Amino acid sequence: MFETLKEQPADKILQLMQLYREDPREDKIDLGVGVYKDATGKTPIMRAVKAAEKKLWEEQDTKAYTGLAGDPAFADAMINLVLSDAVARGNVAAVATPGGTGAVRQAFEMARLANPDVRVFVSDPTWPNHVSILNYLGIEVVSYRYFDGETRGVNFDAMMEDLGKAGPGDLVLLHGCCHNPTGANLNLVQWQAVVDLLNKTGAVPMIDIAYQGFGDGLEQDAAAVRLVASSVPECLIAASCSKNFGVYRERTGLLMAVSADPSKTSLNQGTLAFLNRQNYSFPPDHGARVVTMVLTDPALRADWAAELEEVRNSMLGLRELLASELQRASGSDRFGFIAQHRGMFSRLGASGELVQKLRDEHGIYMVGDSRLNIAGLNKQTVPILADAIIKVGM
Ligand code: PLP
Ligand code: TYF
Repeated sequence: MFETLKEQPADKILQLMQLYREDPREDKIDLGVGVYKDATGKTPIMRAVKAAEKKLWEEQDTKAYTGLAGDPAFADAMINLVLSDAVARGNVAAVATPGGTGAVRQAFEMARLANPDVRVFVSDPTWPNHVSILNYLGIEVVSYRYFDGETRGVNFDAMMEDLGKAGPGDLVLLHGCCHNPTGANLNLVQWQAVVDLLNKTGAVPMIDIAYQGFGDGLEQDAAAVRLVASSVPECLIAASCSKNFGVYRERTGLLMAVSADPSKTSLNQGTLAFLNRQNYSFPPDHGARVVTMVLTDPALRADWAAELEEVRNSMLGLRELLASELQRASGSDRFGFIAQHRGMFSRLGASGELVQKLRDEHGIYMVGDSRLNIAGLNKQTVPILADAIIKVGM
């Protein structure tokens, strides 16, 4: 039967990772996949995570199954981190998932279970996996204008115009903070306008939050998701722990279904547990347990938050440095948007041809849509990148 299989399209970001590995040049620079790297190019295990893992190894006395929803303490800790007191716990159904991707996938499946004709509105552009999973599930994708190629900010008027076409039974996917791949984000006034529009049209928001703590701070980055969750009748929230806890390979995430009517929570919870069971039974536990330990132990939590703040500030510093080096190299302010963007990524808004030239002639790897991972830089490579960007004619 396997002879009937067709080649599947590869993920361009993961493909780039392979190309980079195969490049023999010693001075090559990896600005591709969204993984945090420190100044020495390493992706460290966070101190609090290491300490929690040690404690877990010493104290854990069983590896028996958890529940279908994962450990309830993980859900409690993550709901608290993401939503704080924006909504009461009794209004939130939640299951642990394999990473943020697992949460995204289950969210789409839940929407499709509720409405087989659901359309999902996604920003243009969005994380490619969103579209790929939706296509795979046979769910209709409608893209809404988002990135302004001129200003490299958000084309808010166009976005609102397009979101006005979503209605009851549709899902509107929004990035909670640190938009991937552009780095361009809404301000809170704009978020409020989106909420008002959703309440007018009856479309249901889904927030993907994969970078809480990477933008303006843990609380600031959660402000939008809290506003949405406390203002609409229903929403879905997919949260990833991969980046902000540095537990990429442990596959740690949480899917939340929030309803303003708490009598709906039990049905939502049962549906989410059912979806876990259909797809993999019990979700992975190790990363979730470590995250729970970090969030519930005051000393570990304080140390984690401090280290996350160092990570965030180092990326902000690199952004500012890159913007000023580009000002020097170009003699203009046209790259000022890099300092305005937030999170790991910025989209430069250059052609695929120039991105290719950067790779061929300078060994600098960024995603074909001209997205660069700021964390792939350090103080030494920023001026090298700035000069190369101007040399290739970006
Ligand atoms: N959503 C967005 C927007 C992302 O950038 C990512 C990438 O890591 C994810 C979800 C999922 O991440 P993971 O499955 O590694 O937790
Ligand atoms: O956008 C990124 O680089 C990260 C990592 O299929 C990633 O979100 C990329 C592709 C993918 C899964 C994760």
